[in-house]
Amino acid sequence: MAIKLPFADLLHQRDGRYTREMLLSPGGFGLGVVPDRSKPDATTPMTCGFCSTGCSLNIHLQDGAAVGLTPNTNYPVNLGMACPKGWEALNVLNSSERATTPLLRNQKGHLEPVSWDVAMGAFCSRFKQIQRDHGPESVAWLGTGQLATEELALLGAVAKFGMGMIHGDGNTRQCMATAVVAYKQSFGFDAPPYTYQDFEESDCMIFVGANVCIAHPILWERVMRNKRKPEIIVVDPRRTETAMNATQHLAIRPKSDLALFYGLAHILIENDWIDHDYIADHTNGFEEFAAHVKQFTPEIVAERTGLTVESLHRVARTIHERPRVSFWWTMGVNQSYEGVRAAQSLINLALITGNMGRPGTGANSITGQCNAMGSRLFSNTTGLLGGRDFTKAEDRATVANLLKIDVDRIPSVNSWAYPEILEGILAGKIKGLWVVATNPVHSWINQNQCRDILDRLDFLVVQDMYSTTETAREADLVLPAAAWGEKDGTFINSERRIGVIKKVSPAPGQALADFQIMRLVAHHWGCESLFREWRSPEDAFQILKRLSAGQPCDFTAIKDYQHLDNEGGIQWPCVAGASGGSAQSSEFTQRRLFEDGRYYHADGKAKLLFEMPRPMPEPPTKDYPMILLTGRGTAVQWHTQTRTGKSAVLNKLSPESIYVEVNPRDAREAGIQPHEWIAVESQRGRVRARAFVTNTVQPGQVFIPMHYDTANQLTDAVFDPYSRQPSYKACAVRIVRI
Ligand SMILES: Nc1nc2c(c(=O)[nH]1)N[C@H]1C(S)=C(S)[C@@H](COP(=O)(O)OP(=O)(O)OC[C@H]3O[C@@H](n4cnc5c(=O)[nH]c(N)nc54)[C@H](O)[C@@H]3O)O[C@H]1N2
Ligand SMILES: Nc1nc2c(c(=O)[nH]1)N[C@H]1C(S)=C(S)[C@@H](COP(=O)(O)OP(=O)(O)OC[C@H]3O[C@@H](n4cnc5c(=O)[nH]c(N)nc54)[C@H](O)[C@@H]3O)O[C@H]1N2
Ligand code: SF4
Ligand SMILES: [Mo]
Repeated sequence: MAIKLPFADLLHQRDGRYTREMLLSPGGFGLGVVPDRSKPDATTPMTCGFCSTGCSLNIHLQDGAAVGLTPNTNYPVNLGMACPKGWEALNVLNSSERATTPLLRNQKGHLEPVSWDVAMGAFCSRFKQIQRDHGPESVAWLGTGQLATEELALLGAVAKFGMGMIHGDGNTRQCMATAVVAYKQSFGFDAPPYTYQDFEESDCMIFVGANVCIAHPILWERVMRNKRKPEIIVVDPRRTETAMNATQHLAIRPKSDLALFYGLAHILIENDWIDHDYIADHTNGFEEFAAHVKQFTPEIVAERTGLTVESLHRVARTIHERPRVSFWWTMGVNQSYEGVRAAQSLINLALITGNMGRPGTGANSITGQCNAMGSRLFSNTTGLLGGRDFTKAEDRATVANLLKIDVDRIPSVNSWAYPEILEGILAGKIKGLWVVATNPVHSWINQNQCRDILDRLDFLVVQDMYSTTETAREADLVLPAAAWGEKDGTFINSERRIGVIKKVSPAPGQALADFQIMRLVAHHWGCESLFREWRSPEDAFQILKRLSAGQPCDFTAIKDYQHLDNEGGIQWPCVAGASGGSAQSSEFTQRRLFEDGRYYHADGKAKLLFEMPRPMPEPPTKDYPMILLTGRGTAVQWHTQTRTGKSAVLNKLSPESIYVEVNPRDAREAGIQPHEWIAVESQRGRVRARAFVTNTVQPGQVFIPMHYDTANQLTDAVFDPYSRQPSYKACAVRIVRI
């Protein structure tokens, strides 16, 4: 199957490590870590490409190509386990919907197959023309937390330093921006402090807006391995699978988290159940915080949250009595108009009770996508490479020096965040958009508005592994990408562990690894000399190491991909000489941050930050009397289902059509029968869905999973003021019979 590649010179054979077949197979780079092909039963480990748990899967190879997989038993994350998505990861690659050639919209308005040369010609001429007419900032990009870190870094570097863009952001805005800002403000750096071992070491785990059983099933397995008889407290308006397995479920009113956690702080302080030494030595702002929470009396908080005063006292007492308490949160916190302060209300509880830096403790945000953590550090979007700041001359000089580029190529202003990029399109300031590995037409908030905005673009490029995604169908140019399993690189999981992904399968047709696409763009744009050193993902990894030096995420002591494989992944920081930097294996396996109580602010202390809770932007009204919650539906469905929807097995395990969870009382009042098709309406849209009558939702609330393409027709585009993260999880709707 020798396909002639027009740009073979862009593929670099390194140390003879790529076999001829690998090199000539369409797309992708060769294996960074070469399995022994002489053995028929050779396997090679790699990190799963779905969720941020970062399980390791052993890929079984025949003649160097994947024929199956099993979970890795020797990996400190998953210990031999995988969820159905992991098991099916290879099977979603083979699909007739794969993008196999570039597609360019022709005069008749149809997407038509073209060569890479034509595609790159159109890409450069259209974007350059737009920049000439409207300025360099009139072309922007939207990236993802689902590419390898090397690819994200190259994308961000080519776009900003090569093509002169100013604005780029990614789907991590929809997901982790709140945690990023909360950590930065509180700790001085975006640093989730925990290691997964903490699930097994904790005496009390408090899960807030996190449905771990569904969204991170293998992390839940780790919780189940805890032998300390832990108290498991779940704070979620819904009686989720996770809540059903809790020892205490606080079914709070949507968006009353801030009141709840200030109320718990109130009780802890009143009873003197706090750690005075820790507060004095390691925090700032306690007096002000204590004064602030004084008004959050148990009675007031019970009223706001819909919980009983007794249940508040019970949780506070549990926090006090248990030696090791850990706080875990996900989208129920992050996706809120006051998410940053809600996340910080949890961080504050951990700080004032001294539940930081010890086994089984921590203020722990669980990430979502396989490489959200890589995008947080290296996507070069709203933060400069390596967790730096575009607005700081010193940071720009450091990066310019490390990359050997002219410092003037680095913008001195910050990117707009995702919602501002969309506003920029609406205002006619952004005319060209490059969308890589995300599907905004399905996943962005208030879908009809989003479609209308993207329609206004002069040129939309979508780089995806499938040509059929909702967003690809709107594109002027589709660039076919190799997928997980068809390319090399690294991911960083929720506990900051860096793990390797590899090419174990050829990409279909002319699809190329995103890394190669970025190199092609640089080549055709005429800026490839800036990226001479970025020959392959593994070369890029060495550049990333340099970029991490001296930062809290310093991982300069990791040698190379092979080293990562040998150690079962390695968590940052990993600095020579410091903890974890020695050659001893055991030191690489588990590491948590802040064991010395030193945070990244100049004075080494964490900040206690707080604010008055605000009312919901769109509370229920007479016309729209119910609150819509959205989120993950099943463990087998991934986001917009472009991937999981291709697996026959996963499709069998998930509901075929969109459904809405309705409480039996509301169903009765509206005369709705179970499984009946009903309409859910908000001020923005009307969605048909099957009624799933269930007690998992409270009266007055309904839940629709995000996996179906119409769900976001209902949601309301409001954002957290600090993180600009969309508030997907509460808007007003009504349900009606059809
Ligand atoms: N199977 C599967 N797993 C996934 C994903 C997937 O698509 N499918 N996606 C991955 C990604 S990117 C992410 S970000 C994670 C998300 O993981 P999670 O955040 O755990 O998942 P969600 O279902 O979005 O939201 C969690 C819970 O927040 C609750 N919630 C809503 N409003 C509130 C509120 O006001 N307060 C509180 N306390 N809770 C509230 C919802 O009822 C929901 O049960 O999952 C990751 N894992
Ligand atoms: N209502 C509601 N909406 C939500 C949420 C919610 O809870 N409620 N959650 C939000 C969250 S947390 C998230 S993270 C977002 C996710 O939203 P999206 O990022 O839009 O969802 P995905 O389906 O993961 O899209 C990833 C795209 O990348 C493509 N892809 C996969 N691998 C590769 C690759 O290697 N290269 C390239 N080039 N393409 C690839 C896939 O085919 C797919 O089209 O959704 C958000 N939207
Ligand atoms: S839990 Fe996440 S990382 Fe592990 S196998 Fe499932 S999808 Fe992959
Ligand atoms: Mo996410």
